[in-house]
Amino acid sequence: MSELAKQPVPATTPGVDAPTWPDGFARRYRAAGHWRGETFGGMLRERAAAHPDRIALVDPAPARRTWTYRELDERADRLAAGFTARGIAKGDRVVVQLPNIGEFAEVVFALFRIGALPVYALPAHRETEIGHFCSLTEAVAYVIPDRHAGFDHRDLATRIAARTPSLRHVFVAGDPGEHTALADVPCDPAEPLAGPEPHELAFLQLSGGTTGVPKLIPRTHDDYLYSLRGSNEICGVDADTRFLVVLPAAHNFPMSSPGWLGALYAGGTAVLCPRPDPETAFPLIGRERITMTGLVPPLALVWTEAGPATDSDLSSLELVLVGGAKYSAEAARRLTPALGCRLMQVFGMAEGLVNYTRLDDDEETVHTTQGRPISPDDEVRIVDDAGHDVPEGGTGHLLTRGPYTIRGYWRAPGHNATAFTEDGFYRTGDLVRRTATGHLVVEGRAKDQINRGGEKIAPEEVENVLLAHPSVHDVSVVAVPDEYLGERSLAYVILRAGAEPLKPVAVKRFVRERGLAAYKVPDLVEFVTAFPQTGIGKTSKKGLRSAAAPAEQH
Ligand code: OOB
Repeated sequence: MSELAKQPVPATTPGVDAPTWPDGFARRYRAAGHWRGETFGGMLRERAAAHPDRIALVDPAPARRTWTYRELDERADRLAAGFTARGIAKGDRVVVQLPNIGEFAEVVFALFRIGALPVYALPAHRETEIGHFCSLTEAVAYVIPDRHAGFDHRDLATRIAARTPSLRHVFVAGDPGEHTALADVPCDPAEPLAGPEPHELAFLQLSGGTTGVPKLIPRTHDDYLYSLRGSNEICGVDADTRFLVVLPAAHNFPMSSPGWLGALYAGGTAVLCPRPDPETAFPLIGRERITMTGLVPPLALVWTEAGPATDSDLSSLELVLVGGAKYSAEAARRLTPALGCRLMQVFGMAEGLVNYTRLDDDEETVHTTQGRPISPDDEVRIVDDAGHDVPEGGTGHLLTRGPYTIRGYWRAPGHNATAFTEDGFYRTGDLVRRTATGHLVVEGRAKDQINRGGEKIAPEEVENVLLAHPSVHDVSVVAVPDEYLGERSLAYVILRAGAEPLKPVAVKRFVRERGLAAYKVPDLVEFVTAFPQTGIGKTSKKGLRSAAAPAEQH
């Protein structure tokens, strides 16, 4: 691509771009052995030295490619050298939007080596989201596939580059078009890179979000590696683990719970699954002797339905983790008989805290709870609306703080003032209760968010887009129950007086054309003349939600 106007891009500074752990906590987490002073780049180097010829990564499609630990380590070095030669430096942000392909791991480990920060976009994100990530982070580069799922990412990149002054490079896995081929970047390393310190940021993860624009989650090497180590211990991940990455590799769940990074941490093998359907995944489980994977509940339902009838050999599968949204006890009971493996529920968040049921929990606990925290130093409070602890066993707001839970979002001081308590607890927005064994049960949600089968939608983001439609006077987007997805989205629309009548399909098209990810396009649209109001005259989402059930297909 053309070299665009260059302007100095400030590097990140720990504790400045985002609040970090106060010294006393950091000391405690180090003394407890949680933070061990490792980095991702160093971790890969060590694994490559310990077992160079073991297979780290398999990308089965379209032609099977494998990477030994030595090869992945060398690729990361050569790519890091190429990125460095193109001016990408420690602290720079690079938006990475790659599907489940081997280049994903090569790119992020190359960036880890430099100390540049991957910003993990999902393959479904479009111009609105990508534009926001690039401008908020002042990204210097954007890494894409050529085409994925019928969409040409190169055209999108051209438009993003034109409006983002900081963006100097677009790297393409595949046919680069007018941009730079990722395959042309690697070169022989010149001098050793200084690299990041373990307490510094490793990457920016995306929040599910409740606000008009998604927030970015700053994770350090120390804290994320601890969550991997803890997850591996709980899930029994070791060098024999063969983890199938079914969900998008950029999401926190398949990345670290225990995920593909957990598998690499343990010296095991991560196998990238191009599509999550049983027709793709089951034969791969048989061929690659997969032992473990992670699924969102709707996918777990589909796999459970398909399991008994499959010709594929699923006998290697030992453990399936299910999380990201509430998994019903009824569905949970059916998984083991259908797939012939164990189930573990996981309730986590990209901001940090992850809970797992345990391998030695009884069946009832595995089926009816969402697990307990990874760490003895995860602090969990369950409070009422006034912030007081509820009586043991009662339901309340989950607040948490700990050795791998962030103390603030990236460059979002205003939002941080309400998303965190003064003493550093993250307000998760989830309503939970705790059982006598310390397991959490997710009972609901206080945050204004829609959980569409694990994909999170901030209604405000969709509302803001719809408010720009010339015929729309007001809009409110709410969740409605859905048998398969758990929830889907409904947009209530009030049209402007005298405006042209709109069809639901035109409303949906407008959201798509404005460049929002497809999963954020309202599933249902209903036209109304007024919204129910709360006591102080605000739109009552609660009132709208109850008006919506049961909703009909539009
Ligand atoms: C995972 O991470 P995020 O950041 O996409 O979403 C976090 C939110 C939680 O606050 C909660 O509202 C919901 O997703 N959630 C669940 C759940 N797991 C996540 N709600 C009910 N039951 C569950 N089991 O979704 C995520 C990150 C790491 C591991 C697993 C999931």
